[in-house]
Amino acid sequence: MKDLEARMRAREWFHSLTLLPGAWAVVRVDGRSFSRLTEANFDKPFDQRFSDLMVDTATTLLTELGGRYAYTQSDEISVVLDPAFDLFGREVEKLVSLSAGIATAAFTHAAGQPAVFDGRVWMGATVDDVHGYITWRRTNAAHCALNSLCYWTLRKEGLSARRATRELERTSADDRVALLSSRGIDFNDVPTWQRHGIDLWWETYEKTGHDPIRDTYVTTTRRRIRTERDESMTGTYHDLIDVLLRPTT
Ligand SMILES: Nc1nc2c(ncn2[C@@H]2O[C@H](COP(=O)(O)OP(=O)(O)O)[C@@H](O)[C@H]2O)c(=O)[nH]1
Ligand SMILES: [Mg+2]
Repeated sequence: MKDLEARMRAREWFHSLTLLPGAWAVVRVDGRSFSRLTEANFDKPFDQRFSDLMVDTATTLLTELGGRYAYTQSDEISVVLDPAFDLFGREVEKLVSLSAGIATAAFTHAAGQPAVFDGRVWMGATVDDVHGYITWRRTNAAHCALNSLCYWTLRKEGLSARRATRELERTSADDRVALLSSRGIDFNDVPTWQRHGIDLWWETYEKTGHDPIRDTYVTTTRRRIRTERDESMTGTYHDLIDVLLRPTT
C-alpha cells in the first residue's frame, strides 16, 4: 500500500515544478473562444461592459494572488508577481490552474454566463525584464486594436468577413491608420483603454474614522486597487518601475 502511494505520487510528475527562487513572474490568463462568446453579446470591436467584466476579473486576480500590478487588454489579463511571492509554495501547476480557475469563476459570476480562461506563466530576472513583458503585451494591444477597428469598419460598410480580412492582408500600420482616417476616424483619438489596455495597481490612502471609545478621530493608512483607463500611466518606463518596486504595506 505504501509502495502504491509512493509510486502514484512519483507520477504527479509536474508537482515539483516551481518558479525559480528570486525570479519575477507574470501569470497571464486568456479567455477561451472569446471571439465566439463576444460575438452575440457585446458591441464590436470594443464594449465598455465587456471591459468592465475584464477589470472585475483582473481586480479579483490581483487581490487573490497578492500581485504587484495587473494589466488587461482584449480578453487577457497579466498579473505581475514579485520575487517574494510565496503562495502555493511557488508551484507552477497550482499557480496556473488556480489563476485560470479564479478568473473563470470571477468572470462567470460577474457576467452571469459561463466563460473559461486558460493560464500560463512567464518568468523574468529583473524589473527590466518585466517592463519588456508589459511593453510586449501593450504593443500587441495597439496592433490588435488597429486591426479590429479597421476590420469592423469594413464589416459595417457591408463587406463579408472574408472580404474584410482580405482587404487588410499585407497592409502596414500606416495603411490601416490611413484607412480609418479616410472614414473620419483619428486613431489617436480612440480612447486610451481601447488602444493601450488598462493598468491596475495598489495605492495607499488615508482614511479618517471615529474611535468611539476614545471619542477621537484617527487616521489610518489603507490599501486599495487603482484602475487606470484614461492615461496610460505605466506607459513610461519610470512609472511602471516605480509601481513594481514600491513597498507594499
Ligand atoms: N465584441 C467584442 N469582442 C471583444 C472585445 N474584447 C475582446 N474581444 C474578442 O476577444 C477575442 C480575443 O482574441 P483571442 O484570445 O485571440 O480569441 P479566442 O481564441 O476566440 O479567445 C477577439 O478576437 C475579440 O473577438 C470587446 O470589447 N468587444
Ligand atoms: Mg482568447
